[in-house]
Amino acid sequence: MKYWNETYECMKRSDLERIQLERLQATVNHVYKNVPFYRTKMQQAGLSPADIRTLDDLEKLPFTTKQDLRDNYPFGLFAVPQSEVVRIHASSGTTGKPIVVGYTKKDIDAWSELTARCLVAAGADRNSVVQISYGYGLFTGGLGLHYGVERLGATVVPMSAGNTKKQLMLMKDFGTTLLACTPSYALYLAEEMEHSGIRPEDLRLRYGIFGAEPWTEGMRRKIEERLGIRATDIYGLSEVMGPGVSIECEQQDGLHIFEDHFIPEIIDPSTGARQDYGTTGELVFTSLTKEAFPVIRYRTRDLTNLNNKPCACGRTHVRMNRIMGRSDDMLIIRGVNVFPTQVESVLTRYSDVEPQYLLVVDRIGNLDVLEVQIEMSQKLFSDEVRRIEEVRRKIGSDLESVLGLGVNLKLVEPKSIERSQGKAKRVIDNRKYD
Ligand code: DLL
Repeated sequence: MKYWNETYECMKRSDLERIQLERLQATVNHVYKNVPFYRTKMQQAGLSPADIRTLDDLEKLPFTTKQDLRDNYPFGLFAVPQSEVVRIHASSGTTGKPIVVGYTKKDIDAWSELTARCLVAAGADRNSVVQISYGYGLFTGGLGLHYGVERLGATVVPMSAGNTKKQLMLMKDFGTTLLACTPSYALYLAEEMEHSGIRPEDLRLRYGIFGAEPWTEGMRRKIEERLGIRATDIYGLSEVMGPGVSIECEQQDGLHIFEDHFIPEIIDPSTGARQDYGTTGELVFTSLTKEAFPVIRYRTRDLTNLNNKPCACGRTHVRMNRIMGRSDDMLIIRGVNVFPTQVESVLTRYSDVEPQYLLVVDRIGNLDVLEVQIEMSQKLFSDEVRRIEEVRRKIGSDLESVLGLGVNLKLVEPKSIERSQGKAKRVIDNRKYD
């Protein structure tokens, strides 16, 4: 099975753009009529729905930010009466009230269609046994993919996150063929497998669909080797829908954004100016089919770039590169921008260390200091001190050249960094609590 919906996934660009314009106009009409927040913002910008005549006119519309969503907590941006809303999800956020989103029956239907497309792109078909180890509940990961598996007609094992030993037992006993979880949890499962003497050959596992947090090409290779699978990157966010906004194909060279449902843009985060293909900036989405919670030019804070070159897989939808990080996760240390994924891209080149790491930032006097903790492999840990020091120096100088910053690299004991069952925490920034 190559595609779930070839008609839409491989549609001629001119046809796709015609559908996009129709759907964009309908969405703008819908929010203008039903959401006071959007109507007021358009009026303030001197716009009415009739001003959206071409796809380029999208650029005239004001952005929507995470703060706008917070200000309208909980249901202020819903565009349908509550009686039409069949499901609520919420994203946890770090502080304060969550961001709340809603779905009509038709929204759930569209979401199921898109996650079914993702599963097929990742290698699934009707015979697959899909173990969902994303959390179920307010988080969109578990239920979002769950409905896609049912739509596809494969078998879903709604395991949710955690309970690692049982995950492995069921994976073996049920013959799971596809695992869905965060990349960090996939790695943890691989570790526990090795620990309990389960080899990839003992399982039927062939594919993984991993996302909800940034990860690197190096991490993909590690996970693929250790689990003996093909690992596919899946992207999404609650505000726009949940998992299934975009997915990698077998080319593993960027994630196709389902453009019959969303229009992506890249903007310069400081000026808001639209950027060309290939230029890195903030990803912005406009939904085209959502009823309960449409979004107009929503600023995701995720940083990436878009690629409109044709793809060998046959899909015609543009690709986004893997997310390098959120602007919120970017550390500024002595004026230098640092993303945790940069550290990951360096350490995954070495077999002497595990892909388990933590960045700790402190302010000592007036100076910001970055400590990077990386776990040694069991083998390195039992090696001579001299050899450990040699590896430390080598990785340290590699890190400094990639980050452009002096770091205090600490090689720590195997298994000493906390494992994650959901989104991994890679940064402790002690400066914020000064
Ligand atoms: O994480 C939805 C999701 C669930 C996606 C399962 C994929 C798989 P939120 O909790 O709202 O929703 O978090 C969304 O997570 O803005 C990105 O910063 C980050 N993120 C999601 N997928 C990826 C990915 C879900 N593949 C936020 N790579 C987004 C990097 C990702 N970051």
